[in-house]
Amino acid sequence: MTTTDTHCPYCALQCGMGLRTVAPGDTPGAPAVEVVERPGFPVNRGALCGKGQNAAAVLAGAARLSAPLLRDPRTGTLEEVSWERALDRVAAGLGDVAARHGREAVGVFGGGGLTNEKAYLLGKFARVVLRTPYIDYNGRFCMSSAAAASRAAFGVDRGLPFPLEDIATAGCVILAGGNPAETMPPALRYFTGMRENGGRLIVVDPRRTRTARHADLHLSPAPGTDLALASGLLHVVIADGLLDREFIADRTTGFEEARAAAMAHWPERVEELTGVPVPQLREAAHLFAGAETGMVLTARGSEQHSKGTDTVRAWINLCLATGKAGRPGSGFGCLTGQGNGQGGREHGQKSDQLPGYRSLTDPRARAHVAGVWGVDPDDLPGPGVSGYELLDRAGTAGGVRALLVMGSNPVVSAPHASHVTDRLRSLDLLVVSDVVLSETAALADVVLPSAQWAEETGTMTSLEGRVILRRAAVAPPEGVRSDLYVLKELAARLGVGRGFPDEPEEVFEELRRASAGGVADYAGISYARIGAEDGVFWPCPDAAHPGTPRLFLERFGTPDGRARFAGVVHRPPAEETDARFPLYLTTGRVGSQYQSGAQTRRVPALNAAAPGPFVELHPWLADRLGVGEGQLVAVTSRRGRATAPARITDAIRPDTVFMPFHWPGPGRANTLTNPALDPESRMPEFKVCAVRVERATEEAPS
Ligand SMILES: Nc1nc2c(c(=O)[nH]1)N[C@H]1C(S)=C(S)[C@@H](COP(=O)(O)OP(=O)(O)OC[C@H]3O[C@@H](n4cnc5c(=O)[nH]c(N)nc54)[C@H](O)[C@@H]3O)O[C@H]1N2
Ligand SMILES: Nc1nc2c(c(=O)[nH]1)N[C@H]1C(S)=C(S)[C@@H](COP(=O)(O)OP(=O)(O)OC[C@H]3O[C@@H](n4cnc5c(=O)[nH]c(N)nc54)[C@H](O)[C@@H]3O)O[C@H]1N2
Ligand code: SF4
Ligand SMILES: [Mo]
Repeated sequence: MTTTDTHCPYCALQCGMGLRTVAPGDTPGAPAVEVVERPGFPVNRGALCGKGQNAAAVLAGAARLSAPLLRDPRTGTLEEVSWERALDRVAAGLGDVAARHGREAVGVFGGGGLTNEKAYLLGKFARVVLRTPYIDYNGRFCMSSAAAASRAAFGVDRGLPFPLEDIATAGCVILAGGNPAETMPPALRYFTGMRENGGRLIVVDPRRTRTARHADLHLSPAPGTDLALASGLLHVVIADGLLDREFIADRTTGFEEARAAAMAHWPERVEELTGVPVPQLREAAHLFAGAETGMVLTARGSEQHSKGTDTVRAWINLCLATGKAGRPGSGFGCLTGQGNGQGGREHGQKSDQLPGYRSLTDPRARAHVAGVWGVDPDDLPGPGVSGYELLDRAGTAGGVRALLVMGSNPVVSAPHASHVTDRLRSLDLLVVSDVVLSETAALADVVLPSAQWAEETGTMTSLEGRVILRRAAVAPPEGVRSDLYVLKELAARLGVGRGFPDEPEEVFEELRRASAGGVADYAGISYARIGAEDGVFWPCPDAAHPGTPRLFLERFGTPDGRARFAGVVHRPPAEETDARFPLYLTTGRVGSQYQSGAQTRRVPALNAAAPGPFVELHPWLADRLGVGEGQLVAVTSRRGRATAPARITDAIRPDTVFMPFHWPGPGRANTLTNPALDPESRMPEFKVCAVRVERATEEAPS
């Protein structure tokens, strides 16, 4: 029996785990490996959440695709075909759409779960083979607002500019819109460690979550009002003389703008906007400003709004005004979500980016990357549009007519999902590469069964900016090929016979060169080094460089080295409540399901723990509606209607209901959500829309 040191298939914590081979043939259809502890990996020290513990089940046969599928034009059903036939059909279809409607009629939608190698090669495929500007990915739905804000304020976007272990050394942490007790359980130890060291935890969430129960102070604002809350805290800091004037003078610019904006957010007004009482506001401001060191960490609750970028800027203002950035134990960070949400945004899946976190509009960046790719810089397309815009326009005049989806399930996870589903159905050609027949794959003309996670080696970049190696432990099932193979074969069929290797390490070696000199510089990182060092933090410009666990200690990443304040002011959500839709809906996650559920809904132990959707509502609201625990309720927004059983709890504001988004069908939360976009990050407003809730007698149509 051998044990392979590797990492979890799911979230951005990328917990270390071992995979031990078990005797083949023990149970037919069962995976050939089992998950064991890997106590030596520093981030999680052997701890795994339920998803990680049960990860081997996603490798098992029954749920997996095992051959390419092609839609039969006569019967309309998906039929198994050979790889040759499937790849020929995809290449011919993509070529045909490009010939009839232009290269810009072909698009690509990627995923933040793909390895760096896959994400890099997918970006290169779009720019060099398809030569289309239309590539984007599901990271737009994830941390894009924090990324846009961090780039503007600090010149660099790395989810956490410090290792997780630094959290335990902070004097005070504000966790805004994150529920790690459900979404990253092994990371909770850093927060409890901080409290054991005497630090204080302030949780900002409209729900008293399992995470909030660990807090010294829980602020419960109405969904969509964090910008007002953060600005109100800054107001108190200024009014009560708690500024760190030396830090502001030495290391920042733009304070006057932020001060002027904060003046419009006096405590009584903020109480009115957010529902957070003035004494709590004052207490939070004094706890944070008064601590020697401190951090603000945001997650999706604060970010997934049509003003997500400005909201994160407001949190960054609070850090800068109190001197809590660019010092050990202090700083702003974003808890990035997907396994490779960080690396996925650095190497070219995003519509405006080239590898190394370079800008697609920067002539020097274009020249450098074109040089590595052996093409003329003028042949590289310009920026396309964001993820939701790509889906929203699909199949319409001016939108794409052929789409390759790799590593995402937007039928469940995109906002206004019924509309997105209609758009996908209207395409001339939909190709989906996935490991299972996801709801999106089920709509496709061609489905390509992909190898995943423990079946292939690749690098991932965790929320800390730590580049780790996820080693293969088992062979992929018969009939399954890797995404790199798919890209290589399609490139060759479309006339590009070189530059698309399907060996992960060969791709990584090219990625190193393409990223060299960029913000996210991987030039000094190699598979051998990662293996020897438990991961390497970028930037790491050469083999002798130790990597950079902590950014900004000397200077920020802006041209003048100073962090930038912003003058940002409260604005309401894109959709306000009214007489017809009097309540807020917010959405999020539960511990035992992952994202669109494509993988975890197929794992029996996880499904037993979280079998289906629900609507969380306050007892007062339930009383008013005459709804009992477990009774079916209908939630209606301006975009549609969903039904799910009621879960009654006083841990939520009475004016707000919550639904997890992991399920398709009648209880699909994204039937309801508002696709209003943030003007900078193009993030949809997943976290707030206006709804009405009623007792239901029958399920919504799925
Ligand atoms: N079990 C599990 N773990 C996961 C995932 C998963 O699907 N399942 N997905 C991974 C990914 S990709 C991501 S992005 C992360 C997400 O990790 P989190 O951001 O922690 O998860 P969410 O549940 O989306 O949102 C967090 C909290 O935001 C709150 N919230 C809603 N509206 C607001 C608001 O206006 N303001 C504030 N302050 N809070 C608000 C919600 O009540 C919720 O408790 O989790 C990762 N880990
Ligand atoms: N209402 C609401 N909606 C949300 C959110 C929310 O908070 N509320 N959160 C948003 C966020 S933060 C995110 S990140 C998105 C995520 O939403 P999705 O993009 O739908 O994420 P997943 O469900 O992880 O989809 C990944 C798909 O890729 C497949 N897959 C896994 N590994 C591989 C691989 O190596 N190759 C290939 N080809 N396929 C693979 C999986 O089987 C799965 O079908 O959802 C967003 N949607
Ligand atoms: S916290 Fe994330 S990386 Fe760790 S075991 Fe759970 S899903 Fe996997
Ligand atoms: Mo995410």
